[in-house]
Amino acid sequence: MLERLNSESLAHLPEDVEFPAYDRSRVTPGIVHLGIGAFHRGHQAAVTDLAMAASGDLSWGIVGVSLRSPATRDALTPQDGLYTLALRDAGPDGQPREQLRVIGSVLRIVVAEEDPQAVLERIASAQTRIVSLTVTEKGYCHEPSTGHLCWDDPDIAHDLEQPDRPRSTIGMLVYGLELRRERSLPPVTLLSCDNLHANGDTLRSLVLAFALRVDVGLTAWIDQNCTFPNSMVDRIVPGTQDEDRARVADRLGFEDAWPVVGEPFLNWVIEDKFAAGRPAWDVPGGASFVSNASPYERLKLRMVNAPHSAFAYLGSMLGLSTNSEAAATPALRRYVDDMMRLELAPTLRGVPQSALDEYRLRFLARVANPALPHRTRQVAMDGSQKVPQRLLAAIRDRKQRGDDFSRLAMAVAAWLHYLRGYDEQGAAYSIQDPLAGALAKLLARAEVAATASASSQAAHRRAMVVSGFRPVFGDLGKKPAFVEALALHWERLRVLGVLGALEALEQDAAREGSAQPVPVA
Ligand code: CS2
Repeated sequence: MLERLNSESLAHLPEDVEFPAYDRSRVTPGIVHLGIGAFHRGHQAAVTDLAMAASGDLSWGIVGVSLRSPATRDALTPQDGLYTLALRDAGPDGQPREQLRVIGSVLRIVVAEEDPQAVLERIASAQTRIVSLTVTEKGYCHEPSTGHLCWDDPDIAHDLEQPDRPRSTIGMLVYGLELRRERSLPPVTLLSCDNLHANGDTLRSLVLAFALRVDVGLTAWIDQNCTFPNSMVDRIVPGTQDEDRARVADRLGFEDAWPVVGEPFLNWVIEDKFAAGRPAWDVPGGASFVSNASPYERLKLRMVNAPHSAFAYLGSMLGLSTNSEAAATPALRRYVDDMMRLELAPTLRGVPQSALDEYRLRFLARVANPALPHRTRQVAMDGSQKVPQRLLAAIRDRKQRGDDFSRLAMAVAAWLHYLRGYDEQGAAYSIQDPLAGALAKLLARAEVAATASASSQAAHRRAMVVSGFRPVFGDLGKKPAFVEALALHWERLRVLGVLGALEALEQDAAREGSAQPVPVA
């Protein structure tokens, strides 16, 4: 039986394990982070740890907030907030390699569902200068196609009635800020680190919309006292599995109840608009600060998250459990590479071609990382919240210019195909999506409409009904070229299966002469 990792263990770690190079007993909390899952711990918390070590400014410890589950709090509290970050890839010989680092920036964790007042108190503490968020796309309670706050979301409706016990991220932020205002506390930065387009601007407009219903004066206070930098975050961090726990314990010589596993690659681009200072996040291996993060966000959503989703939906339907297996499937890799090269990269005007090529090849290598089993179904979840900014935005761009978007339409069709809930081997899975109920009804309605149509019209009817779902598709359902492309690829996936549909797409391209030689990664 191994001893548990905690402050005492730091002096006894193996030599090849890095650990916090600062006096943790002197760290004070400057950041409240909502959504302390694996991604935050593998990305921003790791950079904060580096920044405190490099700058000696120890006033940026993190108080993490788990929104619902006590699991992370229960795992990390006996460890004094310490956990291991295991960065894995394959070495030049193709063998897996792993670097372990114990991270010391998380001081403690609060569970919002158990104690919402404790969260409000942290936001309204004089020590808090940054409130950051990784609550995933659905945590914003907004309509994906418009970005507007969903007033009928049960948590939002609850929070308007129950200011003392907010459940939603937006409710927590607004009531925490209200308390800050009552206490005449100094300004604070709200930093979204989620994969949304203009994540800071989006957060700002949601917070202001909610605050307006609470108190007009509060809206003005927030406007004057809070900043909302946009940011782009990038690192692949799969959910931790039991094998990861066992391997880390083996190497560490201590038990870590919740290590985090990720790739060595990290990217973080943030707008330098901080209301009350910030950690020295721009350490080597950390963040870059810019005046406008929007081009970086767009680049990342389109050249990382869009192809990631395509691998995930098509790979899942092929019965592949990891993204690296999907990337190792030649037809799938060729299709994703073509989609990035021929349809996504050209929408990123202003980015030099060589940078786009490098970015694309690097993404394909990252996703192929054999040392990092990243489940296709993890990336496939919450499609209603991801597809609009990952795929539909680029489709709109291309459509407007009259450019071909058939590969992108294939990726959207792949999402719809995935929603049928079983793969090509007949293995069933559940659909994890905040709109799962609405999507199931929509698909059933589409099926009824398709069955009632002449067989030559069935695929088109099905696509018409589904693309009329405005929370996801906005006005795209009214664009015949989009509906037609969606109908074609969805029908091929249904009838020919994934590999058959991809082959048909390649044949279309060869006929139209748009296929170009695929560069070798
Ligand atoms: C993934 C992302 O789960 C997903 O939807 O596409 O979490 C992806 O791994 C990260 O954005 C990479 O930075």
